[in-house]
Amino acid sequence: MSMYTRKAFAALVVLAALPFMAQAASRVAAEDGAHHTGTSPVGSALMHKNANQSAPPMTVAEFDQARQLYFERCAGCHGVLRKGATGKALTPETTLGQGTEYLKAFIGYGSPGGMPNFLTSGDFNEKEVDLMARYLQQEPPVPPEWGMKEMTESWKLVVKPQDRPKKQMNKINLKNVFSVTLRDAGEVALIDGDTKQIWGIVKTGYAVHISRVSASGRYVYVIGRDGKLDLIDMWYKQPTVVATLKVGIEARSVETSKFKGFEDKYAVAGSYWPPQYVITEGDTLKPLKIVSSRGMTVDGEYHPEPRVASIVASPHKPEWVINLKETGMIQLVDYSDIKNLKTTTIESAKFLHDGGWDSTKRYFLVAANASNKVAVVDTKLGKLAALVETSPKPHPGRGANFVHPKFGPVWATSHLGSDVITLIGTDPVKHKKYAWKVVQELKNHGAGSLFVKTHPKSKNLWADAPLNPDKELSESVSIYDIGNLNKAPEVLNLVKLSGLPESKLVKRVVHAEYNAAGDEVWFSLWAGKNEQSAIVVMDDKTRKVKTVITDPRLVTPTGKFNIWNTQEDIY
Ligand code: DHE
Repeated sequence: MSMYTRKAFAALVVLAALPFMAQAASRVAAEDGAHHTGTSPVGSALMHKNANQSAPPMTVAEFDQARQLYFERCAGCHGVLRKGATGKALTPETTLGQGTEYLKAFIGYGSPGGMPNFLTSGDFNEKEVDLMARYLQQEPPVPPEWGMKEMTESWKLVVKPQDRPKKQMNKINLKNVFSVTLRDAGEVALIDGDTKQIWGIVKTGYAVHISRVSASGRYVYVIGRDGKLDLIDMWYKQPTVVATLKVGIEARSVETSKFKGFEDKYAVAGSYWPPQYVITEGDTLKPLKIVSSRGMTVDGEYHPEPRVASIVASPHKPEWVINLKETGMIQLVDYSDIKNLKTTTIESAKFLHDGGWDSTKRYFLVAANASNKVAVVDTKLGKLAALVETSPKPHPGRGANFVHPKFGPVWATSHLGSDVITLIGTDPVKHKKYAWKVVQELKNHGAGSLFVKTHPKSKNLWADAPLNPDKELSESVSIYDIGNLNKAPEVLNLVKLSGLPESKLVKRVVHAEYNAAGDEVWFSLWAGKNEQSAIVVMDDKTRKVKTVITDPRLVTPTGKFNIWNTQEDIY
């Protein structure tokens, strides 16, 4: 439970999990009702029946409450089956030996390894800590599968392609629209980047994770944590959902087919649960093919839950790079013939998370964050080019590409687990001795960073630190001068600069995104659900606030995806 498990991240997967939680709960209750009542310390309460008799007793109601808490707070890092990923494995083989008191201390007070202090932070009360300590010693409940039958039943083609507008029916400069996740509202806002006005708000799945754009720039695909994929058509007067599909029970990634001749033909969505990806028609979301990601890890062990993390489309080939978190396997999936799907599986390191292209889009760099490594895939040769050791827990988002005055082309990542920005050389031709090496570490204003960003037209590199426990640091950004990287960064507290009323509660400053022209940088000021959030637009050249976008509808804005930069993979 190390990285995203603090208070503001509380409701990560609970809605996604609700359907199977309810199913599983009724199943357990029915079984228990049949054979297992009355042995509880709470008298005649219905008891949860665990396969291993030595697990501490729990009532069905307690088990269900703990299961919900686990999905809210813990599953993102430890996995649905508790096999461990960014957080440690929490299966009964380990937890039964540790026992309730040990687990209570661990959950309550955390660890220097990154486990949060759920009791002392106020996230859990004593009762909840006790509940979780007992829950972790039970067998993890296994959620149901989500195959073609369930997917097809969930598919809604709201408007057929032939009934959609034949030309753009609005005067918006679509290239400069930003698709903004309104995390806790279950919506995205499409903001006109030229006027800074909200063009439209679209209801989506729960806590949309990312937006990606079709090769034509007409469609936006958004994926909710509950696995709901929405296809938004921007040719209408107002942004309009024209198709939806539930791709699984929990999901994080979506991408489109970007190779010449395949524009807008396919979409691909990756699920956390069930561990699989689905290829759909690009303009209708009709599911075409589901591929399971279950299999062997880089260590040669079978893993039942290799979650699909980042997916990126190559502009040079009909190919997606699909990163499987728990196995550490990177798949190059050739979509030119999906009936006879060819996949190259590349061994890298555990646990794969997020990443982006180098500037040539030949090499894909992905963080194996729990191994403190960045894997580099050469998509031209279909091989691993390097595994680069870095400081703890790299977290690049898509990273940032620029030309270093000394080392030539580099790709940058910031880190969750250390207060540095790592620069990796990416030019094996003209700067061979620096290629796939850490050529420089810049000092960030704190650890807990999630994203770095620059733009080919910019001379700045921006980094956030939203997960830093210190309010001042989490509300600040560092700005580096790319022409002089030995100079200390300028550190700006964007919350203070925004002029919003002072508050004791933190507004995390998260996720830089450039406008299409590359002269503005947008940051989210991510407050609690009932607090005022905002988007601060910085002038990239002067590093001064240009506009603060506030609106009661801007509830918990997090990721922002400029249409042109996302369509063209500019970062
Ligand atoms: Fe993310 C990207 C997974 C929590 C904001 N996040 C990604 C990707 C993955 C991922 C696999 C890469 C997608 C791709 O490129 O195809 N994120 C996860 C988690 O598993 C995790 C740790 C916990 C969870 O339960 O979800 C998690 N992520 C968060 C947040 O709490 C963030 C900060 C706020 C939010 O909206 O949820 C968050 N993640 C983002 C953003 C991106 C992202 C903004 C896209 C970055 C980009 O520039 O492309």
